[in-house]
Amino acid sequence: MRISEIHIYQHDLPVMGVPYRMARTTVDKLDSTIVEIVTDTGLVGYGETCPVGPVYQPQHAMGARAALFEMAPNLIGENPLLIDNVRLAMDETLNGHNYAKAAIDIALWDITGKAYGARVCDLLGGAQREKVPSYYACGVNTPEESARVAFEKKREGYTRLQIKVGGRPIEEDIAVIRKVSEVINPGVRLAIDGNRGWTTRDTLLVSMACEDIPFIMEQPCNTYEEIQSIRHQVRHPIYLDENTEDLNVVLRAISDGVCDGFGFKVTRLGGISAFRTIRDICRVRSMPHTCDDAWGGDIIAAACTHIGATVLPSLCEGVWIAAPYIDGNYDQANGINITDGWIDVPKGPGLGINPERGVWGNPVNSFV
Ligand code: 0XW
Ligand code: MG
Repeated sequence: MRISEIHIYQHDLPVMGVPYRMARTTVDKLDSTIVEIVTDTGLVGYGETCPVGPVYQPQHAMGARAALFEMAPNLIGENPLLIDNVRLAMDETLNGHNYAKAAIDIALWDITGKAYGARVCDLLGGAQREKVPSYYACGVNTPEESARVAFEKKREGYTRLQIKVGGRPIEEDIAVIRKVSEVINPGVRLAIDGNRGWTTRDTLLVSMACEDIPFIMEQPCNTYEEIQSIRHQVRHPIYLDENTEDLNVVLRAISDGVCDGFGFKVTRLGGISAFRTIRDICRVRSMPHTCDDAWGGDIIAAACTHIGATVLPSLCEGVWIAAPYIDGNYDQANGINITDGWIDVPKGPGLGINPERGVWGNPVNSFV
């Protein structure tokens, strides 16, 4: 089997409802890039990468497409089933750019599953369950609105909630944490996500002020070193998210004991292949983690869901997908959606989704 064509699409994903506010950036529309890989046998695989705006991390939509344009010609003729070899071919063409390479990697797993008649989760060793828990992320908001949304999501069936904080006086963050914890406890686990927005001082003050409230602190400060410097003073478990740029940082964080878990993003790590390695390391070291991505439609959602299905339930902190903030699916029949806070693992081979023909318009570039 050989890669015979690679088509790259651009697709806007407007945020439904209010803009999505985090400590350092607010977004109201995301720019997604979809990769369609066609093989000489007629099998087609899909991948996607969709940074949550150009500020959240050192990744942006135009950069993803430029990286893919750079690599694609070198991939024509490769065997898509030899996923590691294709990764080497990408690395020989372009250094770094995990978030773009991830889109190719995801498409290769989709093709491989379709070639062998197996779901991606089964290629990854097998699903631990056929439904995975999602979690809802509330943007930075007032105490009243955050509590209203939190209560609504608890009632819908979510078992975990993430509240975004930062980018304002910490007194407002503390008020939100208190108000939300009043409406969700007991029964819903709480993550407070600073998205790199707090100083070490802020983090310590918030942890002291909320010592009586159980939650995990996700990426409170900007750098690994800042978090490491206060790690043993903070009174709450700490998860790293944005700092986990690659496997090396994850290995360092676990060996340093700098955190108690992670918020992972499949494209930031480089795709399903890289996530599988990190999943296994976290299993060995009993490190809970999420299976997320920055943003994206059904393709990214399916990739996160398949990975999440293979994580031990005791370590799975949920599969975040952008579906609640997006209007519609790429695959109307088998799209990835959240029902009562849970996501059904797709049944079909590969990613298990079949995007509607023409859903993204014409390719912005094609390579044959
Ligand atoms: C909630 N997420 C997984 C989605 C947004 O991209 C931000 C991210 C996070 O946890 O930071
Ligand atoms: Mg996070």
